[in-house]
Amino acid sequence: MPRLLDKIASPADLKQLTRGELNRLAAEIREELVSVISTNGGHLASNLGVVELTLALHRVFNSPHDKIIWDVGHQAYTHKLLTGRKDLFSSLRQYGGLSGFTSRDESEHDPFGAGHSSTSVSAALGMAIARDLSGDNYHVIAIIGDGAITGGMAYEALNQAGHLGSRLIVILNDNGMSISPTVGALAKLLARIRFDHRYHQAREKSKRLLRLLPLGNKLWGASQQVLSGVKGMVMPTMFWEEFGFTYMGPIDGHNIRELEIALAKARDYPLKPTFIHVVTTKGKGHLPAEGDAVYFHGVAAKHTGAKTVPTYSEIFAQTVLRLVRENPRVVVITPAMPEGHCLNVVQAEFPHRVFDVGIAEQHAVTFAAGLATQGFIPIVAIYSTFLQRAFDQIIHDVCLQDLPIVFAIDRSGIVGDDGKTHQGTFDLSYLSLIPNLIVSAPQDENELQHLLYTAVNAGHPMAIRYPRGTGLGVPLDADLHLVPIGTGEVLKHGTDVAILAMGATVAPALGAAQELAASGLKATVVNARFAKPLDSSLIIELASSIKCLVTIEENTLNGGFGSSVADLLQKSGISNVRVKSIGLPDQFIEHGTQAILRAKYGLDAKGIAGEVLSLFPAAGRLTLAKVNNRVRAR
Ligand SMILES: Cc1ncc(C[n+]2csc(CCOP(=O)(O)OP(=O)(O)O)c2C)c(N)n1
Repeated sequence: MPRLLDKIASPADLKQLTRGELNRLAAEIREELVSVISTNGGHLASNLGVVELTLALHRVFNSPHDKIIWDVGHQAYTHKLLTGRKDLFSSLRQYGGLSGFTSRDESEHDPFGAGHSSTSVSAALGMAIARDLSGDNYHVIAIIGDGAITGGMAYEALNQAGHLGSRLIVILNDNGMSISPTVGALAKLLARIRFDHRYHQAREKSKRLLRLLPLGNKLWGASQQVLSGVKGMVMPTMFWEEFGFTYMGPIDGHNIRELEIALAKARDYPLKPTFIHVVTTKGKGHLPAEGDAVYFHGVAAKHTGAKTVPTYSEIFAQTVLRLVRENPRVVVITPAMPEGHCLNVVQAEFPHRVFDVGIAEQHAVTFAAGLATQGFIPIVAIYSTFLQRAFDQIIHDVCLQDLPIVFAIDRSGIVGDDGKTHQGTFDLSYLSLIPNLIVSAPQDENELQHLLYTAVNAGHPMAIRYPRGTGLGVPLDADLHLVPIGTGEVLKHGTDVAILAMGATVAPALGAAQELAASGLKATVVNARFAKPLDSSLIIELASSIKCLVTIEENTLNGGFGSSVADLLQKSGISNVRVKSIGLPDQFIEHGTQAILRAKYGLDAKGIAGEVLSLFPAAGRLTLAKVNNRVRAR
C-alpha cells in the first residue's frame, strides 16, 4: 500500500484525513522516525512521544501563518516531516543535511530556532506582543516539556505572559522525563496529577464536558469555570491559573481527537493566555524506547562504531567518585545531565552529594557558590555550550568572590552532529577574560584525572574543558597528583617551529610534528594545558629561541588561547617572532561528524601540518620536490 506520509507535502494535506487515516499516518511516521534515527542518531524517544500532538497542532492551526514554537527543538522531527522536509529527512543530522533542531534557516515553519532549553515561552510571548502591536491576527503556540519547564527562563516568561494577558497558547508536554526523570517540586506536582487515581476520574469528566460544550467563544469562559472547578477540587492545577493562564487538562497526548478539541478551544478563546497540560508517553509506540526512555532519549549514529576506549565523561565520573569518597566536602552538581556526564555511578553511591538541579545552569552555578561559601567544594558538571547560560553567575557569584568551584566542562570544542547550537567552541574565550578563574584543558584522559584533583585542591575557581567522545586510550595513573597551575609541558623538542597546543589538539599537533619532520621541519610541541594563567616564562623562553610560534585550539580564534599568547608576546615587547593561531573562524559551526568538521577547519594532524608548512615556503618546496621525485620514480 502506498504510504500516506508520501502524500503529505504541507500541513494543509492533513486537514482532509479521516480518523482512521490519521492513525495510519501516525504509525507510518513512527516507522520513519525509528528507521532514520537508528541510522543517523537523534532524539528518538522524545520524538516518538509527540507524533499525535504534532498532527493535531497542524490540523488545528495554520502554520506558517500561526507560529508553532518547539522548546529545545529536539522533538520537532514529525513537524519537519509534515512541513515539506520529508524528502530530506534521511539527511537528518548529517553534514550538509537537515538539522536535528528547529532552525529559521531551514523552514518558514520554524519561526524560532532552538537547541538550548526553556526559551519557547519567551519567544512566543515576544511574537504575540509583536502581533498585537502591529495589529496582526495569528496564533502563537509554545510547546514546552516538563523537563524544559524546570528552566528559570520559562517562569520569567510565564510571569510576564500572565501579567500582560496577551493571547498565547502554552502546551506543557508532560512525559515525566527530562533526559533522566524530571526533578523538582513542580515535577512532583505533575507526577501527582498523572498518578493520582482521582486524576483519571477527573480526566474522564473533563473529556465528557469538553465534548458536550459547544465551541462558541461566549460559552468558553463558563465551561472553563466548570472545568477548573472540577479540577481545582481534586487536583493542584490552580497553579497555572494563579499565573494568569486559563488552564485546560490533563489531556491524553496520544488521542488526536481529544487533542484537537482542546487545541481548538484554546485557539478560539479570545481573552487570556491559555495553558494546556498534555500527558504523553516518551518513546510511545516503540517498545524498546518506551521501556528505557533515558537510553533512547538521544541515540548515537551508526557510524560511531564499537567503543573500546573509555570516554572522557566516563573517566571524569570515575575520578569524581574517587574525589567524593576521599573528601567529604566535595559535592557534585549537574543541571539535568547526570547521564551525559556518566554521573550515575556517583549518584548511586552518594545520592545526597550529587544534585540534579533541573535544566537550570544559572541556578546550578550560584547554588554551587552558596555551598562554597560554607566550605564545600562543588564540582559543577556542565557541557560547554550550556555553561554559556551562566556567564554572569560565573563572573558575579563565583569569580568576583574567588570561590573554590570546579567547572567540569564536557563537550568542549567540536561536538559533531548536534551542530550550531551545541558546539563548545566559545568557552576558552568567555572564561579567559574572567579574573581569578583558572582555565585548563587536559591533553588526554589521564591528565583529566590529575587536573580534577588539582582543581579540587586549588582554593580558587578552576575550569577544566575536555572534549566529547573517547579518550586516547592512554594508561591511567593509579595515584592522582597536583599539576602546577599555569604550567605547560614540552613534549617534543625541535628548532624550526614551536607548536603550543591546547587540550584535545595536543594529539593532532604531535601527529602534525611527525608529518613536518618528513618535510625536514623540526617542531617543538607543547602541551599548553592552561589557557589562564598562561605559562608565560615557557612561552617567552620559546619565543627567544624559535622564531615561529603556532597556537592550536578547538575554540573560536576570537579571544581564545591564541589571542592570549599573542597578547602576552606583545605585552612582553617581543616582536621578532612570527605567530600563527590555528582555531575556528568567526562563525557558528555547522553539524557533521567531528572527523569531517576537524578536517574541514584544519584541526586534524594533516590540516595543522599543512598550515605550518605554508609558513615555510622553502620547506613546502622541499615537500613538493619529494612528491615529484616519487612520481618520477614510478
Ligand atoms: C540549556 C540546556 N541545558 C540542557 C540541555 C540538554 N537537554 C536536551 S533535551 C533535555 C531534556 C528535555 O526534557 P523535556 O523538555 O521534558 O523534553 P522530552 O525530551 O522529555 O520530551 C535536556 C536536558 C539543553 N538542550 N539546553
